[in-house]
Amino acid sequence: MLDRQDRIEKTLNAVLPAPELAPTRLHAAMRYAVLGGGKRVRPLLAYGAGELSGADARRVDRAAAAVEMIHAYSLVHDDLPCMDDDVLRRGKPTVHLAFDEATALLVGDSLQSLAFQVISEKSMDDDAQRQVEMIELLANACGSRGMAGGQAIDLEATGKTLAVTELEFMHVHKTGALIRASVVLGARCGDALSHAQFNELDRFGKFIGLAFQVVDDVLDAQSSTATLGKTAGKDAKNNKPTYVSALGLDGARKFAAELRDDALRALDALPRNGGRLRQLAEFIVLRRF
Ligand code: GRG
Repeated sequence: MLDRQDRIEKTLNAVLPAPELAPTRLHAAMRYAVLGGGKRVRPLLAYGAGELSGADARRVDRAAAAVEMIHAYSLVHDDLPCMDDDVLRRGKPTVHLAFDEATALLVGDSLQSLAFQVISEKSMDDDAQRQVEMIELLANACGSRGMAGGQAIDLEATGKTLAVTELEFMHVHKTGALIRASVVLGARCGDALSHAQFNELDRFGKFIGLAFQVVDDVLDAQSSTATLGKTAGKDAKNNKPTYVSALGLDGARKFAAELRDDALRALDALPRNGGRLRQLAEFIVLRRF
């Protein structure tokens, strides 16, 4: 994990515009938003899947950087006063406080564009058709039928009670779609998997993406701001429907473990029983931050 976290940090550092490049304030804010923080779960998943499909790690670097920049953009926008209005992210003041609101908006916009630029570059793939499919996959995962759509549902759901199926629909899109895409994009960087194995990997991504959000709900309810590096207890304070409000703390923990088991079963068909993805599934469910 440490090796891969170091690798993605270096890749992100290299693909982000240098801070002395104009417009310097925007570039400094983009680097502030992305570098030196976060667990890098999505890149780790991409690397884990890439190892299974025999991918060249330099290709996976680009896929991993793209998903992490999309993720960082979503956090910056989510923290804005017009959305979750938060002051702390990854243990630091949120981008709109460290810089200003307009800059935070542009940071998100620019990170999203840069993500697509990074996976569109020629060095990413020698198979143009496959590369276009990867770009399409990422676009679907973060657009209105993916992450942004899930966020829209989340904003509408504030103050409402949702049935577990509605909650699942929201989170499969808001959080799950990008996590699933991280797994699939990592795998698409190589070609050693059969069609059936690839489908199982996709199922793994779906289950572990939802498990990630269930655990996020549990941590928000039971952990501290200092441990999380972001404001804890916000869901209850903002009257948001969560897996904890729907199932209770124990019920949510149990559900996360079930999803982890489903995810692990999907890995049975893969080389080395899923290798590092097995460990990552455990990490996602057992993490404390
Ligand atoms: C603004 C288009 C748009 C979308 C926002 C994903 C999202 C949608 C908002 C993030 C808000 C949030 C706290 C969602 C819960 C799950 C989540 C994505 C948590 C943060 O991800 P981690 O734990 O964060 O991977 P680090 O900092 O470790 O990268």
